[in-house]
Amino acid sequence: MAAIRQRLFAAKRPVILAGGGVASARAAFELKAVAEAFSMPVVTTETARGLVPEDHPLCLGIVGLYGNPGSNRALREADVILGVGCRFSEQATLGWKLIDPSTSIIQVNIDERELGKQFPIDVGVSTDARSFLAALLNAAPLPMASPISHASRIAWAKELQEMRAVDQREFFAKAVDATPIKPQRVIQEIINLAGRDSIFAVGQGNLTASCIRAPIYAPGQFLQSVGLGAMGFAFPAALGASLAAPAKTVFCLVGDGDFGMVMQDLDTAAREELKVIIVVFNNGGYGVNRIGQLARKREPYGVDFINPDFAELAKMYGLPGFRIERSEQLRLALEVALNSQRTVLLDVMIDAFERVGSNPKAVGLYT
Ligand SMILES: Cc1ncc(C[n+]2csc(CCOP(=O)(O)OP(=O)(O)O)c2C)c(N)n1
Ligand SMILES: [Mg+2]
Repeated sequence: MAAIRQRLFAAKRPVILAGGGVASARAAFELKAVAEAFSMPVVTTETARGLVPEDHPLCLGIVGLYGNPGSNRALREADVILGVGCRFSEQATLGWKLIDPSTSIIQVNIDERELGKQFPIDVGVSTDARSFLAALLNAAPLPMASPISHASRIAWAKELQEMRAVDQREFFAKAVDATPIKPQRVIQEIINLAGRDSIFAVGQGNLTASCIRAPIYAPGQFLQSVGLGAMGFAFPAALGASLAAPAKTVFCLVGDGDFGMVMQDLDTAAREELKVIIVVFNNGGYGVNRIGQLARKREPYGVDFINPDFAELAKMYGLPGFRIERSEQLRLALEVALNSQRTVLLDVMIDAFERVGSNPKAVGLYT
């Protein structure tokens, strides 16, 4: 532990890459304490979102495929990466291209077989994230690195934060008042109204890259089938979250294709009196696949379908449902949903050709 501590103090640009193992170990407190003690920026995989609040000055947010220019640059420029409870997966490392193999890596994973599996590592520790982080905090004190190096790390984190902020501004510049509705606008309206303790269950598809823009402030507030990317996950996950945390606002942000796989659970929502705000990003099909086919100059095939009227469907289960066709209707409908004691469905007609996709700057690396 002393050697690791020494290395982290000596590094110029150390970064913590936190994965779902930190969440499983319930080590949010220890993670934040380590980041602050060493002035190290933190990037996370999707399963570690909110362990450090995403507006904390050292938190750069998700890394990899859904990462931002700041978080992705952090991993690229780091001289030491402390990977805790993570696997250095394809998604987090942009197909293993994001991290230079010469970067010094310290990897901590409860599963010994993960150590050094994807990247050569300098040090591997097989233990749970909480024990490791606590031990790192308590390790024998070393002469502190000069305050200058702390100041330079903080300045670097600030620079990366600014890159993220620019990217966010560019994204939300498209949250305009258009018909059909832009997905950016939908998520903007949700962020404006959602409290810091809201839970977001997010589906798969073209909508994902918009939905992950909602900041996450605490562990357990972001639910997604990460890695496998299974459609049909978000709605049942949201129902489970509402059952576990009835006092919290739970958003289920899904595509029409995704919701169509599990919409019969409107019955569960009504019967069990669960309270979820379902926002269907309705583009009449498998949008991400349709956009992909068009980009390859192919006729769309197998991606368009006839949807039921989701708002009417909700009503048939005795739940309020609204069809939203214009941007200015979003706010009122969301307010009604937030004040309701029942599950409410908003069927939002979105622009089918607004390609959001994962971060284009990230995808440049992901060939
Ligand atoms: C169970 C399952 N089947 C297929 C896929 C592949 N897939 C990923 S996104 C997607 C389309 C999603 O459509 P929709 O939910 O309407 O979202 P959109 O892309 O239109 O925003 C498909 C078919 C998957 N991830 N999971
Ligand atoms: Mg769709």
